Amino acid sequence: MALITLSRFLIEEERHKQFICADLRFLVEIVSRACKAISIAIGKGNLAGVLGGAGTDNVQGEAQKKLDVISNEILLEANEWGGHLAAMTSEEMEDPHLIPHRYPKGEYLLVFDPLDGSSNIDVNISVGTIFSVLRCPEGVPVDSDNVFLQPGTQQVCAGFAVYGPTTLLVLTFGDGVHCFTLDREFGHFVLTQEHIRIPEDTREFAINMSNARFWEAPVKRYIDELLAGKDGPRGKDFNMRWVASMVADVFRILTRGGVFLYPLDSKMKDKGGKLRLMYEANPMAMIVEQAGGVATTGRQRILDIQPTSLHQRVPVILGSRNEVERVAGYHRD
Ligand code: P6P
Repeated sequence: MALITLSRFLIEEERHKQFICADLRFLVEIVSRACKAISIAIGKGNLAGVLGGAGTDNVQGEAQKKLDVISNEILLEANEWGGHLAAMTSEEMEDPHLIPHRYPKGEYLLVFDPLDGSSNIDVNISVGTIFSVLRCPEGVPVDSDNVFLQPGTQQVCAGFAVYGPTTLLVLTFGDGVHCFTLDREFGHFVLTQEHIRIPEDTREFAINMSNARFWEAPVKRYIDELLAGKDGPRGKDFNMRWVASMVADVFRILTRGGVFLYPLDSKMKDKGGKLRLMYEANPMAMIVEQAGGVATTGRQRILDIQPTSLHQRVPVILGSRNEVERVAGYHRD
């Protein structure tokens, strides 16, 4: 594969396809540079005193890590001057961040989880950044949450970075899923996988088993059958992986298949689930569907959900088509 940098890929996509325009290309370039800066900050760890708690809680009531706050600031500062955004919102902020009056506004909305899986930061396990791009609807005041409350089918771009042994950037504009690897010597992302496809079948599942006693019957049935292995109704053995960083679990599924489940359980039922719709479930659902997989709550397609609040939580079951459809079938039963 000839060396195609992210910049060249975006320019050629803009030239040949209707999926991307100059402002959206610029937005993705800016976000990719912010991800590089986050990758560098994370890579310093204890050497730069960026590990550990920030001493504050986020809107979810979760203790923030220093790197949660640092990553959020990096993305806000990188994106507010460019003139491509009308507003942005993040897991780490209760309300949207409006573009300061001194800067021009653009037509896009950026929604992100600046550092997903940050509970893994202090134990040196892969974490990431997840982002979603929407168009700002005409006639809706930008300073209201409502401007963001669009179903996932409205996303014009979705992506995530994985800060692991390599720093990766996974992107879709609705025309397939592509992966770029950060070349740390040159400082640019290089195209390393194009039109990624998730295998329709798998023998690998990802779920937090410690929640088993809280699961609903369809999920309990599904997982019990996997655990029964070749002597059980599935007639084959399965393996389990749970990183507790969605970006790492989803990238593994993009690479070799699998099914990821954070289902509705009685522990989180009153909150609607564990994962957040706008900046975790929706971008990952667009990416998984674009790679030939399926993403559902168990009862409905994630991308069809009409959001009712910015930090809304939903159940998430996504990955290899035939497995996810089986789980959804059990919910129908
Ligand atoms: P648990 C990380 O906090 C996250 O939002 C996802 O990245 C991850 O899949 C999940 O929560 C992990 O949840 O309950 O296993 O800690």
